[in-house]
Amino acid sequence: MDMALIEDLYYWMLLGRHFEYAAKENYFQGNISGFLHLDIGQEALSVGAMKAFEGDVFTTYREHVMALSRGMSANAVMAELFGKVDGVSKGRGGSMHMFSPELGFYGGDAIVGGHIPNAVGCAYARKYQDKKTGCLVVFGDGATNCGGFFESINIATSQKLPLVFLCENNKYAIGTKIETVSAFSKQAKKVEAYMPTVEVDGMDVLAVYKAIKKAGEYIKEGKGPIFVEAMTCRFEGHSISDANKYRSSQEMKKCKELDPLTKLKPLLDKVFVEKIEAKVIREITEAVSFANASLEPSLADLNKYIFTNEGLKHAL
Ligand SMILES: Cc1ncc(C[n+]2csc(CCOP(=O)(O)OP(=O)(O)O)c2C)c(N)n1
Ligand SMILES: [Mg+2]
Repeated sequence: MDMALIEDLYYWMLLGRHFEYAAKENYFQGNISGFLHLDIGQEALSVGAMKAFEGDVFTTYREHVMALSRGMSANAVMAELFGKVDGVSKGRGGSMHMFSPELGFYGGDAIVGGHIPNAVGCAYARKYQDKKTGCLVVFGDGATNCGGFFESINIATSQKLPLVFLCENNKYAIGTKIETVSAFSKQAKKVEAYMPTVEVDGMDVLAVYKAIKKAGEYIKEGKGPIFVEAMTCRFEGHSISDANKYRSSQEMKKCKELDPLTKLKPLLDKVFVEKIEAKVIREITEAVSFANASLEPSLADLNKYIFTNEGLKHAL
């Protein structure tokens, strides 16, 4: 067992968990406004995938923990939630727009499924540039009902693009049960005719890490895309404004029994856990202070960063 890896994954999941607790608290204190989609419960998927994948990443609106694991500082991600100038998107985007071309992290996207064709475009570019690492696109089960998803799997397959499709199947699209809107409850069924598919326990960080590592190796071989379906469970409502009334207490109890942090903890040394918990609390406290102290964007800068080629410098 690679203890260094297990410790690292645990640290990032714990950081993510406490980041989200702080985000929730600050939302209700009025320090954060707009949308807020918490990743509590789904950290194994976010951390496992980000730590395993080497290429460019496109993801959904539930992306704080992915942004952190990818290398954005907790200070800058929290400041973005607060809408402050030191945020990763200079306070202009908020929760759904953590974006860093330098880190190969192209959002955060508010449009369900809207980022999937973008990832196809990126994978096309990477193939053209002979950049083997390719791209990873993460999306919810609900996004697999979008037209753009089907067009994307078709183009990615026909062009043999280096693209990992990672579906976070938490069985709900906001409060809509998957069975009521999707032809299949396992989304891989929609993809099997196009590319290899793999199912993984999305509540097991090591399983996700290994599956995405393998998928990353697969796309480097130039054989085209691959689809990974991670079965997961979110502990909160879809967003901060969703009271989660559509799931029974029994269902929530079962879901929380799968807590990825609880699963990993017994493998770790007690002293390490205590040390890491203290470190995480320090870092999150510091992130909230940083975000509080950072300034609001100035009115004079209102038209700045609207049209820019700055990001492209890193992407090309
Ligand atoms: C094109 C588009 N249609 C509808 C919405 C509203 N919407 C936001 S999230 C969501 C459900 C998406 O499914 P999934 O990713 O499985 O949801 P989650 O698991 O995050 O609740 C919908 C319909 C949107 N943001 N964009
Ligand atoms: Mg879902």
